[in-house]
Amino acid sequence: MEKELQVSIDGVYYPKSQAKVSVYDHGLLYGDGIFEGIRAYDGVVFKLKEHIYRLYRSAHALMLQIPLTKEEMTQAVLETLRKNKLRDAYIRLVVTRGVGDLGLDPRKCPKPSIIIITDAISIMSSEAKEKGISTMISWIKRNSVDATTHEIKSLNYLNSVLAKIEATENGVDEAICLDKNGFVSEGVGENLFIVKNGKIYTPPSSTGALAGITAQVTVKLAENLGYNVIETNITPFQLFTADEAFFTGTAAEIVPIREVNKRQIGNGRPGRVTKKLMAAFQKVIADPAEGVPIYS
Ligand code: PXG
Repeated sequence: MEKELQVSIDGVYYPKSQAKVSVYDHGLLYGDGIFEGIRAYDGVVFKLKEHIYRLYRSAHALMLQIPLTKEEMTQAVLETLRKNKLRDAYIRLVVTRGVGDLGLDPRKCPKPSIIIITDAISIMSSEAKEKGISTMISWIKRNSVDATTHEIKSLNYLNSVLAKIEATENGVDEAICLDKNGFVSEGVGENLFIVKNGKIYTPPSSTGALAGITAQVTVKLAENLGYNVIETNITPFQLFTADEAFFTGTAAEIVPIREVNKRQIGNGRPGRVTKKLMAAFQKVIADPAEGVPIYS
């Protein structure tokens, strides 16, 4: 039998089937915790430093004291990957408030739990990448910046889960969320960009969107290709009438959007700028300098 994947919980390895947390963990009881979704390509963890920094920024916002330094956390991630002899992987790094009592007061949780899952990746279909995906704007508004905003990558993902359910129930590939003012925010786990008259636009984090690391890479690639990326509010109308639209995210990488609420985007096929960025992105992930090596 193949050896089970090992999951690290507070520095101890458990086989996948035995990796469990307490029912008193406030991550479960209240969604009180944070996470990162990270990928390793061919033995290199892509943008690991950026993900670790974002994790600690999320923790700071929650006043959650992670009991490891950033360097120790980095080493813990790399060690888990080595333990599982992985080169291409999906890494789910979770820090919960930890075990407490049934009240929501975080002071009752003396020690955060650190969970590191490294597993095989389920990649987006090549058809999605080649043809683009269908999307719909959901009735679920992105949580606003004065609520449980997705700027914090917290364990509160019901906002995205509800939008995802709606998309699935309606037979489309992915949902898009607006902010409370009606401006386009992001996908359920992806940032959104549009292209219009040779310019690239993306919503600001004031719409409650996460500052995506893939988005950050994409902006840099676009600038290297001579495009201006403008962070500004985008209306549903501007999205419907864009020349091109695409999502960015750790899981999705860059994926073209061919349809929004049955409105065809551009000519309904991945656009020229999108395709250029997708090609450039494939080069970046193959560059060992863009990440941290697992085996060195
Ligand atoms: N917005 C939200 C709300 C996200 O959760 C992104 C944008 C894209 O950010 P990055 O940094 O990945 O470019 C995310 C990312 C998962 C999973 O398993 C979720 C994300 C990433 C990877 C895996 O649900 N969310």
